[in-house]
This record gives sequence, structure tokens and C-alpha cells, in this order.
Amino acid sequence: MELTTELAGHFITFEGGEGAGKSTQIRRLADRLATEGRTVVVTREPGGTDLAEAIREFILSGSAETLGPEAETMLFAAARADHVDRVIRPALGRGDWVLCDRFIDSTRAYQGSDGVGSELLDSLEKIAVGPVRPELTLILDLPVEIGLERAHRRRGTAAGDADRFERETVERHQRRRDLFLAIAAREPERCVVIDANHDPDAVADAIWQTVRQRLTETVS
Ligand code: T5A
Repeated sequence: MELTTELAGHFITFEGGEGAGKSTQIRRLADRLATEGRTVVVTREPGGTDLAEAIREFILSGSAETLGPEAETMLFAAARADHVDRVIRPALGRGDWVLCDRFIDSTRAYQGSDGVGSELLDSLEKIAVGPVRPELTLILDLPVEIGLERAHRRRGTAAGDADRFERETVERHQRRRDLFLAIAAREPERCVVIDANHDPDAVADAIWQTVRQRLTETVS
């Protein structure tokens, strides 16, 4: 797989199921890197540009669901292509650290579990991201029920108010967890599984140790 080696920056993605703590941990890593004088860009998917945020709203509201999983996957890819072109690649070109909340593996796990075939997933991934691949992917792993409970608590709402993906069955979320772990097993040079079923400080420490180990030449 081609990596972002020709770009000066560093690209780290955070992946995992609902309520795994990705947003919380991205903020913590960003603060730590910034304290060390690094320029950090924090972004998310779907989203990160005006166009991609509009697509996010369309998908998460459930409006795209009737189009079917393949068309929904194409919408995620269109949002990603814009995000990579306008935000991620330019930031990496400047030498920044890009921390992205969800990326290609969310499509593999979520749309893969919705029955979208690997041929379409691979083709869209090539078109949307080209060679702009993460050098490190942190997969925050925890039992599905705990993640969903955290996500609902954060919203302060009942489970019935959950978004398009949160309201799916525990079995479907379990399948996604299994797919994330399978990706990590297949690509150990890129992916590290982080046990997210601990307090935020302990998870942040595990992430910092991993970033130091994996990117030793650039983090003190
Ligand atoms: N999707 C996305 C696809 O289907 N395909 C794709 O290609 C892409 C890119 C995005 C949805 O789109 C789907 C996946 C998603 O369903 P989203 O709202 O961005 O929607 O959903 P999530 O990324 O899952 O965001 P969440 O906010 O639900 O989860 P996070 O970011 O993992 O969790 P976070 O940090 O917000 O924490 C949730 C709550 O738990 C607490 C926090 O304070 C917060 O209240 N918390 C902890 N509590 C206890 N212990 C800890 N260690 C904690 N860490 C955080």
C-alpha cells in the first residue's frame, strides 16, 4: 500500500464503535502535541469541509438510507474525496499533524457490515483517498453495550433519539467491532488496538505511548 511518505506531515486516524471515546482522545492527543510545539489539525468524517458536513447531515439524519447501502457508501466517498483534497493533503503538505476522527476503516466496518462488497469499497477508497493513507490508526475498542450507553448519555437523550447508525441493533454493532479488529489483525504495521474500557486518563496514556513508539523519530 502506498503511504503518505512524500508528504511532510503525520496522519493519524481514530477508529472504533459508537461512544468509544474518539473525540475525547483526539482532543487530548492534540493538546499534548501542541504543547510540544507541533501544528495540529483536528478533523472528522464524515465532515471536515462545508460540502462534507452537508453530506454528513444528510446521511446521519437517515435521509440517505432509502437510497440503499451502495449509494450511501458513495456519499461517504464523495465527502471523503473533498475532505482529503481540501483539508488533509494540504495540511500534510505543510508538515502538520492531522488527527482524524474516523476515516477509511469506518467505511469498511460500517458499510461492510451493511453488505457492501469489498470490490466497491476498494474502488471507492482508491478514488477518494489515493495515496493519502494514515501512517497510524488507533482502533479504540470496548464492548458495544458500554459504547452505546456512553453515546446516549453524552446526548442526554433516550436511545430512540439516536442517529442513523446508533439506533441499529447490538448485533450489527458487534459485527462492526469484529470487522475493526479484523482490520487491525490484517494491517498490524498501521493499526493498533487500544483498550478503551478504562478511564480517559489511562486511555490517553496508552495512546501517547503508542504514538511515541510508532513515530519515535518525531515525538520526544
Ligand atoms: N460512519 C462514518 C459510517 O458509517 N461510515 C463512514 O465511512 C464514516 C466516516 C458518525 C457516524 O457515521 C458512521 C459512524 C457513525 O455512526 P458520529 O456522531 O461522528 O457519527 O459518531 P461517533 O464517531 O461514533 O461519535 P461519538 O461521539 O458517538 O463517539 P466518540 O467520539 O467515540 O466518543 P466521545 O469521545 O464523544 O465520548 C462519548 C461519551 O463518553 C464519554 C464522553 O465524555 C462522552 O460523554 N467518555 C467516557 N466515559 C467513560 N470513560 C471513558 N474513557 C470515556 N471516554 C469518553
